[in-house]
Amino acid sequence: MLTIWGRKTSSNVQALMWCVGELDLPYQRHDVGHRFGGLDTEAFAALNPNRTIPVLQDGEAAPIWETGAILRYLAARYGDDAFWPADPVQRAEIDKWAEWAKLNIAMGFTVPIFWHVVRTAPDQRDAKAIRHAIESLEQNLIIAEAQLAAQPFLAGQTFSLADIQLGHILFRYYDIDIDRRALPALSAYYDRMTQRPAYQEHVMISYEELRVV
Ligand SMILES: N[C@@H](CCC(=O)N[C@@H](CS)C(=O)NCC(=O)O)C(=O)O
Repeated sequence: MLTIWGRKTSSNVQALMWCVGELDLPYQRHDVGHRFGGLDTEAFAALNPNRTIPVLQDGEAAPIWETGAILRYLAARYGDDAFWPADPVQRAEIDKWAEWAKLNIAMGFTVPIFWHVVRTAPDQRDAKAIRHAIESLEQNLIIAEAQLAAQPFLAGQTFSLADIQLGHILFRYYDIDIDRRALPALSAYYDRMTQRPAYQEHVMISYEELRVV
């Protein structure tokens, strides 16, 4: 049984939960972070000295933090060979896109765009900085667009860990009130992700409780 710490409105928790859902793993999740608090306790620091979510514990094994590390653990332990190949060369094809999506899409969107559009009071928003962040993100989304124009999934012909790292951001990217560049292959890919039950359950979640008005 997996034990997970983290509120379901956290984008990193969403990536983890989507992965857990795709792999159909049993879990227990504890709501901590943001309005639930709980990150400042000694008990939580013993799980993760960074006091961030998510944290995952698989049975009695040591707790794992850092979403990328958690996802790779789940993929290696429970994923099939399409999701996370055993062969290092094939795995690197997926890993490079998963890492790319985490560093460029997730980190290029969540704080520079989502926080500034949703988690910042309207009178504090810097429209120029937001536009600059969107244009910078778009330079990377254009790279994803080229991939997805040529194949159905980010790293190839089948759903893999790379899609978790890209796809979990797209619900918020397409939902928030911003101007978006037309990227038809990415948009069609997002539509396909929204058909997946685990995506609907764990990613397509209201973020209204995070909004600063
Ligand atoms: N690099 C870490 C970042 C973790 C992180 O910043 N998590 C956020 C939520 S997405 C957090 O702990 N926020 C504090 C809170 O929810 O109270 C990872 O990828 O797991």
